[in-house]
Amino acid sequence: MKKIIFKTLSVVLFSIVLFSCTSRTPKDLLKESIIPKPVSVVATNSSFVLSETTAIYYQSSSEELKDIGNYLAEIFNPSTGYNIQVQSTDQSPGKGNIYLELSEQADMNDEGYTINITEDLLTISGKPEGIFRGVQTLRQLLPAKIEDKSIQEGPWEIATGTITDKPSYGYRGAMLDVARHFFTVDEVKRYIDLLAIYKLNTLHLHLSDDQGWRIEIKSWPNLTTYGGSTEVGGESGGFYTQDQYKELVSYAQGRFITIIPEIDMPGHTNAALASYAELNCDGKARELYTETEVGFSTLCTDKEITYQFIDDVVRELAEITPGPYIHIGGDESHVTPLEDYIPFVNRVQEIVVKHGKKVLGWDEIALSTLVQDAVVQYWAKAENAQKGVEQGAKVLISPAIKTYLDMQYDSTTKWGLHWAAYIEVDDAYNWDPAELAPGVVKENILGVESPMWSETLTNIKEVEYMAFPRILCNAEVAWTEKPDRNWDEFKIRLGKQCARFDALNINYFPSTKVPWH
Ligand code: TNX
Repeated sequence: MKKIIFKTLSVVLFSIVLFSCTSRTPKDLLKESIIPKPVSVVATNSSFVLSETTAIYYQSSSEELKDIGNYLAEIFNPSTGYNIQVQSTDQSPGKGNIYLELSEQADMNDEGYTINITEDLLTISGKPEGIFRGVQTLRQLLPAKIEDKSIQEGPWEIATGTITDKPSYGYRGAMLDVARHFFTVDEVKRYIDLLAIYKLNTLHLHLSDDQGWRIEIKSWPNLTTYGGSTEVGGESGGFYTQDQYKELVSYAQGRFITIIPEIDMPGHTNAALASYAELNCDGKARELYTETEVGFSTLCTDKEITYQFIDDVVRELAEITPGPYIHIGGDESHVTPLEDYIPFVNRVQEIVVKHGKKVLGWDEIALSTLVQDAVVQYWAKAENAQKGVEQGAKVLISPAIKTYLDMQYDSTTKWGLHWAAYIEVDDAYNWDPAELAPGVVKENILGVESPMWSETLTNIKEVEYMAFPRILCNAEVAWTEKPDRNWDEFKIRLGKQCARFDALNINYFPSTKVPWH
């Protein structure tokens, strides 16, 4: 009897040892809910385990890869409680490690990447930008609690297999209106961090409007000291010093996000018109404005000082903007006669080009003669987008009825507006950039951007509520090719994101259209 018990016990013990040494919990990579959906996933049904001894190795001594490694370790360390090391290497690392490997596959664009996961090694390969996008995929392959800031219980298993991926559109952006309400540097950094997770690569900052001027211009200091002093509702506003703006630019660069600054003109300029009397045709400074009407202000288009002003602003802005574009606004200039508007936009474009930047502007700028490489941001009028295409310009797709994140979800939404539409989560998903306007097809499209206007939004938590989850819909529309997009399948993946939203402390709209898990 004793012998039998002993025998059974040893068999049990032996199998426990055997099991824990060689066998892994099978995990199916195909069942993971990745947003935006990758191009291809092949599963091999085992798992890689992130453990205390895992290190992140990066190939050669690339500084860019080192930064990506540190970024990843900073995500993993607080929740796992490990102290994951980031090390340079010249050869493929040993078992249990993560490897960031430079590669230039022929059919990959700069943001393409491959993740190859075996039981022994997890390799992300691509160009640095692609590896960074791959890192975002990797985050989503781990349990949601990996995003937590306090120590969580493992195991940290990742399903094995191979993901090959690249974006459909090269410009996937968000816009934040920091003029109607001001958002602090830390709030903008938070938004940048969240955008990066869903592989967005551009943040357009709407830096000036009737209600406030938010970027320091050293040669015209009243713009911020006076023009930036308030915001919608009459609270005190704020502005970014050039040093703070540079800090934002570099923070975004660390997440492979380009910042595009916008100075809206000739309309939406009351804050400037209040700061400097000479910018008004009648030479009289306007009052500061803290309400939400649009279309009542204009720079004086036939005064020379106006162009000197714009030259100074664009020059100073270009100096602190490494990205290719300066956004010149151009929307809703209802009190600028068209015969003044057209030569104004023509002249401002030349100023932007003179300072070494490319022109981006709201779709009305297509009424003028566009300079080479100008981009028309389609928000309202298809015919303007078409006029842009006829002139050889690319179009940035931001239709208010699909991508405006300040539009309410439905009539019960606490914040936001609904002048263009109510946009439920499925509405934000069920559309295609290349099917909005006849004659504006994929080759004409630079990408997709989701604007967040802030008339009703006073802090980043309110911004999050309007952006999440719709920004994920727009992110997938821009990243994933149309044949691979399907709402019924997407909503399941989206529903599983809620644990991640919670771990990241994201304030989101719990739409009843989504089966939240
Ligand atoms: C239209 S979109 C505007 C903004 C407003 C927004 C509110 C665009 C180019 N102009 O000035 O803030 O609607 O949704």
